[in-house]
Amino acid sequence: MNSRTLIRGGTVVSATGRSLADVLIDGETIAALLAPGQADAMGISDATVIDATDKYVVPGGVDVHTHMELPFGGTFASDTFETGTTAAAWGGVTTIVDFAVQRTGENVLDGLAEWHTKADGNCAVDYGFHQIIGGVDDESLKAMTYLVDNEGITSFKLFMAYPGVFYADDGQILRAMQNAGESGAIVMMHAENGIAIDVLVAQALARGETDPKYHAFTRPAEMEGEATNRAIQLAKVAGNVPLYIVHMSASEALEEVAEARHKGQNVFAETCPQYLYLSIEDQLAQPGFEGAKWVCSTPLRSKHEHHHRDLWKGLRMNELAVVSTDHCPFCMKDQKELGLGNFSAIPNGIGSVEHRMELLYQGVVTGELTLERWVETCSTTPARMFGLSGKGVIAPGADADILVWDPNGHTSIGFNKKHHMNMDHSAWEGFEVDGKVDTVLSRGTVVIQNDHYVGAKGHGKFVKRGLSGYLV
Ligand code: DUC
Ligand code: ZN
Ligand code: ZN
Repeated sequence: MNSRTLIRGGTVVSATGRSLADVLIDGETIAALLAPGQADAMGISDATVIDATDKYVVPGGVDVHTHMELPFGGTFASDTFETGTTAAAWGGVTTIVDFAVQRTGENVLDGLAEWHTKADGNCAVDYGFHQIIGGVDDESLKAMTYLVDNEGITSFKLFMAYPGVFYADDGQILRAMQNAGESGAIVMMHAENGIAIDVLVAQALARGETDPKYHAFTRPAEMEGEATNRAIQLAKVAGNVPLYIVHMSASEALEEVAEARHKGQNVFAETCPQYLYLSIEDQLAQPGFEGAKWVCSTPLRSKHEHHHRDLWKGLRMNELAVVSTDHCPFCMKDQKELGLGNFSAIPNGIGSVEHRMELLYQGVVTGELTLERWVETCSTTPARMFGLSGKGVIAPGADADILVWDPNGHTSIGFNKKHHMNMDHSAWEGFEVDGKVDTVLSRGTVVIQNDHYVGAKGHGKFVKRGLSGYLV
């Protein structure tokens, strides 16, 4: 069977530039980048041709923050690995890194085994795992080392929020960081002061403030900035251990990261589309219970406080290295509704895995980012940050994970428009963006073409990750 594919006539965009080139794929990997006309001169006639004239050819998206089937607030995130990775493919994403879960009191290796069972044989695109450490003790510290050395899991998420579920205190965080430092792993931090937040939540509920918008008012930006600073100091004391702040939403937190980076500390951060586009005023504070659709943590911020502006600037200046989604979908019916009359019982999360490439490309259109920076923050850097060698680049020998993007197309996002996530609503309803996913290849196999999903469950494979490519 012929296994060569030639993506012809497009503009190949990398993190560092763009050029007219054809991409020759042999089997699962990229064989060569060819100058226009070179394929004919070489007599390559046996390849299946994908016409990319007037289109961009970019590395498939890498979303390093998803939660398929996450148990949360008495329910489970509504995308399975099958539905969530299929939606990812629809959005030009060819690799996700999801979070295996150890909750307080559970065993780390059991949590990882459970995640393998959920994902194995079900994924449309490739996937890896980070490990949530929800209970730092001697056993879980030992497990962390084991996972790095043997299981291709080289990053660990800790929580300064959610006491009793995932929360780690400062002493536990320090111990986990010291451990990560010894094995070369990265610590990912949910940086919010959960103890103080729980006091504010109880006080709000006692005052009868139960609507979804109080979710944001009880998780002030200062509590994100403070926790970010504390995490940075702990990482420094642990020996300049690499620290990656997840789902950053607040200018206060960005300032802390920028300062630490300027002082030479190994601190990195990501933000998510919701923190670049959505706000308390326009979404979370919608009348009635509607705002529940946008309850996520960290929360949406006020559009009057410059967070959006600062985060876009942070992305340009590399103070924010990565855009992920924190994809954590819940339906309104039976799930978000658990918090009717009590915002603190609304499961936290927004579904976006399908739309990150589209939404961030809109930042290119509006002049917030260059095309190259779009590729860098959504694909190349997340792959490099989390040791996904062979992903995030279009180069000979790399996996043929490729998105052909049509800049002249248009995407209408919404529940009855473009929407393939397993949710009964879209948090992005009504978003109209320029550009369109044209064709998606996962390791050389076409998975999206002509507005159809042509992939297969089980095509996606678990990827054992190496240590971060940012650190020596
Ligand atoms: N934030 C969310 O919004 N959902 C899941 C976990 C998290 O940290
Ligand atoms: Zn988190
Ligand atoms: Zn998350």
